[in-house]
Amino acid sequence: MPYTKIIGGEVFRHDGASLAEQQRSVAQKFTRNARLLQWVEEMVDLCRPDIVHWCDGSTLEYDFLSALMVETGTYIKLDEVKRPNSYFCRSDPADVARVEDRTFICSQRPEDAGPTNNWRNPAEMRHLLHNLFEGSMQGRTMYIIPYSMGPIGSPIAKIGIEITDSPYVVCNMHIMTRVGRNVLEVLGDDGDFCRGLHSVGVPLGKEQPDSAWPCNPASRHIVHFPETREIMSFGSGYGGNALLGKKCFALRIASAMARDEGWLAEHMLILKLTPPAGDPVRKDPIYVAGAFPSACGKTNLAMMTPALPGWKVETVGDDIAWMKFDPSDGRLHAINPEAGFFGVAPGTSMTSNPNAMATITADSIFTNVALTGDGDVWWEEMTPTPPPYLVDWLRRHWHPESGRKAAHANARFTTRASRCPVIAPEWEDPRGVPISAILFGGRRASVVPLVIESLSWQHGVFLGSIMASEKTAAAAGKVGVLRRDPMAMLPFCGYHMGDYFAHWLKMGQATTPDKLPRIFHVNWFRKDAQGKFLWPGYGDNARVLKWIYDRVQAGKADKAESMTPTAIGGLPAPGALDLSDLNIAPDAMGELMAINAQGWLNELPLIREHFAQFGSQLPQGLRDELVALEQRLRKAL
Ligand code: OXD
Ligand code: MN
Repeated sequence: MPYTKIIGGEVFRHDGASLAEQQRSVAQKFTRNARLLQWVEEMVDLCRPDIVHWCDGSTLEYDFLSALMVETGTYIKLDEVKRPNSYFCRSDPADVARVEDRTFICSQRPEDAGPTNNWRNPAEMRHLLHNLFEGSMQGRTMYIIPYSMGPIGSPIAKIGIEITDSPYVVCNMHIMTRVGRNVLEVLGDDGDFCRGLHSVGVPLGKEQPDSAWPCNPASRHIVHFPETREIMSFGSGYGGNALLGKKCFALRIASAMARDEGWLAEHMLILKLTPPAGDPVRKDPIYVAGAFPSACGKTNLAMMTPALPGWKVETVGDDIAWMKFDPSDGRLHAINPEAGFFGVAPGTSMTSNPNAMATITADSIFTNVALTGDGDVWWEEMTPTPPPYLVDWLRRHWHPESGRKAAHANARFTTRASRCPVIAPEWEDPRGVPISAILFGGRRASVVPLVIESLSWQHGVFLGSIMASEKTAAAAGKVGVLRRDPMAMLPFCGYHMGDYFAHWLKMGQATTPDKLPRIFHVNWFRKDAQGKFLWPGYGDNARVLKWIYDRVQAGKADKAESMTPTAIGGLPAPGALDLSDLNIAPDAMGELMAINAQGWLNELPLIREHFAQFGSQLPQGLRDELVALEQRLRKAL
């Protein structure tokens, strides 16, 4: 397909000496921002692409690049009737997920990255990356993607520029962020932006054919320079390694910006919860933000269909929240900086998440799922019975008897948030939505009850700081292997987590206590002694949300009687949790709500160990909370 015919004049070919000149004249049609123009020129010199393409975010551009990828074998177009305007893509089997051990934070001082990040000396890393990127785009097109994280022009939004040599990245960024010329208009002549440089790391020789998924696993580096707001990613084309707006900018770089500027960049979903029409005491909707470790059903919760009649959940975001105190009302306002969902496909079904299923009926990209014989997609649990024949994500014939998974466990769909049938109408409100409650969700088979209300902001931050997933099912009284993931930010905090906790504590002073969101810890994953889940989860989680609604809506329900204070925090008072028509084992509620004082006491040494790694940067407020918890537990025994 002759490239220059498709896009109206903003694409040009390298023809020897005139490359720099051509690039300059095209670039100036897009922007007069001197910093941006200079950076792009430097990167063209460094990476030496054959073609430079300034992205305008148009449908024409998306369609052109999709068609290009069909031609090169990266994409297969799905059946136009079954899955309109959608594409199927298989990555290299060595490039299927975020690579945390190849992810680096390069602050000047190692103590600013902290013990939970891979720190590297920035000067040494720049030198290494310079060598890797040198000539890395030869034979390829360099795409310049101007994108906004958050509604364009929102006071909470930020601008990034990603330079990449992957058309797959461009198409995914079209869906996951807001790409286009209007971003450059907002950037203006002297606005600043987060620089992101990305290459799959496979330069092409003259006659060398490309592979369907070029990548360079041996040289993978996902590198962040939080002090200069820069990202450099080499060798991987997959997900969070390559779509730099998501984890790299919106969490790792943005968390450092948020610390410096006094706001919060969090790994949180945002949902709108509306009580039934005609409820005599419950009237207004509330907005809830929630942090859960990766693969704990955040997308499902954000799009949930409540099991309680009349209650409604609508989605503002499913993965990331940027939150700022709004001077006009003193409340914490949140935006979803993303424009799409990059959701885990396996497990998504009409039972677990019908709204996600409706979102992906068209206009979507499916990566590393399985392909059906009639040009559609399938993954484990999508339907109760698998199709009789598939091509699996590794391009092999697959039958239900094959005895192996057809889709990769981290297979993904990329789809626009605006396609979601339960997207909240205000999801793009530039002011954001006021948050009434923050959920920290662990994945705990034992000890931790279904829901705990924090005793104060500081106690809530403490509960977030000890969030954990339990790997193995607990036998009676025993705790499985715990992986602490404070605020679900362990892989995503761009600076020292001790300082991050201190920042959270400081944010509690940014407004009056009555304006602060109330913090809760939830745990949908308690198991019984036989290893079976005690709580049904999914739509029944609305029962917990309803209780939270009543707890935060002062005057709307009888607050004092809905909560019982305990050693570990506030629990629903007897009868306060709506269990109407709940199908659950007779003893389950007792277990889900039990205060296991001895179990918590047994865990204190583990919390101390977890806290010890943060050294002197662990804020005193969290030490105080630990001491206070121990005292309350001993008293309770
Ligand atoms: C994600 C993750 O992909 O948290 O959202 O890993
Ligand atoms: Mn996530």
